[in-house]
Amino acid sequence: MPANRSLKIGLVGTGFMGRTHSNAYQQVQRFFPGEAGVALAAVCSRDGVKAREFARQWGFGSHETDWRRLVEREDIDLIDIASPNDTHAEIAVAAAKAGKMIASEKPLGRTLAESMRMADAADAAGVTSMVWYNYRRVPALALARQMIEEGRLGRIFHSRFKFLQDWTMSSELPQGGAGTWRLDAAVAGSGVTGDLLAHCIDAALWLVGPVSEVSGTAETFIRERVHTQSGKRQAVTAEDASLFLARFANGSLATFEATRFARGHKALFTLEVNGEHGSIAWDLHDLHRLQFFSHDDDGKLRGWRSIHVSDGDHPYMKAWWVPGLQIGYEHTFVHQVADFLAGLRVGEKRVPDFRDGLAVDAVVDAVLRSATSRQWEVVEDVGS
Ligand code: 4PW
Repeated sequence: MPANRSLKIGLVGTGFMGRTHSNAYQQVQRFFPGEAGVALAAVCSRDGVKAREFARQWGFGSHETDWRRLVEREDIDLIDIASPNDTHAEIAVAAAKAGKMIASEKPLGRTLAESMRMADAADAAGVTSMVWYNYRRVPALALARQMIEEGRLGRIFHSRFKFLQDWTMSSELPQGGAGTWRLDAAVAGSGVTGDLLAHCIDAALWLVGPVSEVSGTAETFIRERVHTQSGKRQAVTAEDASLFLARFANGSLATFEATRFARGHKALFTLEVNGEHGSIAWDLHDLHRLQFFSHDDDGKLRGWRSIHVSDGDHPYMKAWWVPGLQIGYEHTFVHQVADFLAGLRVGEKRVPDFRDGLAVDAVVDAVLRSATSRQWEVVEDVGS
């Protein structure tokens, strides 16, 4: 694609993620004008009324009701998959064959085999891909990564990751259909492991390095729910909670926990990394703060410091307001698009691609295998 023309987007899906992506495409042009532009060519939903209304609300030039039509269209450069997980592989493979760039929500596929098909299809077609691991683009986490790369933590020994929610605790909540497809493993592939732990795993691979083996356990607390379409009670196949221990290739150890049954928590993503010289800690509910402890500080002043990541020197912050003012969740998606466009301009990979998504899914797969086998399981080498 020539560097000076707009990237034409065809978006599949008009739900929560369709909205976050559309907002990012709109905002990136206003706040990161140095990067090539974006043109919202078309949005696709099976429901034509919804598609038309979404196109009007978010500024798409047209709408479709069949994603195949989107893939065939000559005026689209990138197919963005923000529809439920059971659609990802088929759309991605068709988009790759049509020579389109592809962006996909996480996890890539419902199974490791589906994720491999997606990554292989993108490689075989030589098309650029991206997976939406947006939390890497929280300025405080981007700073954490810089600090680790600069060696400020030294050798890493421990890390711990949690993603806690409570939205599925009512036994009255149905499964299947809009909003609750995440409870149906036939659609989602897995429960919290692919949905929430995937974010923790991506952060771990990015901050600490490759995971070699895992020991996990999972639980489904409410075993039957009414299915939205059939109206009948059916077994719940997706896990409500998933925990695991990990050993990393660099010799460090970690704990991971994700659940939708932590009463009082809506989206509490937290992480901590402990190294030889220092530690960092971060919390999504206070996302602009990075806690940092440096053992190199003068002994009498040594202690945890709370860095307010809102200065012009901090990643991404120059593009926004004046130092001290905060940004939030939606900006992480804007940053991901800005980085993607910057990468396209200079011909470099700047965002997680399908190979990175596949590496996360290989850990997800090992965790689910371990939860069943009750044994330590080796993470498959997927060549990422
Ligand atoms: O991807 C995740 C979602 O499925 C998100 O980051 C948070 O948890 C918000 O919704 C769910």
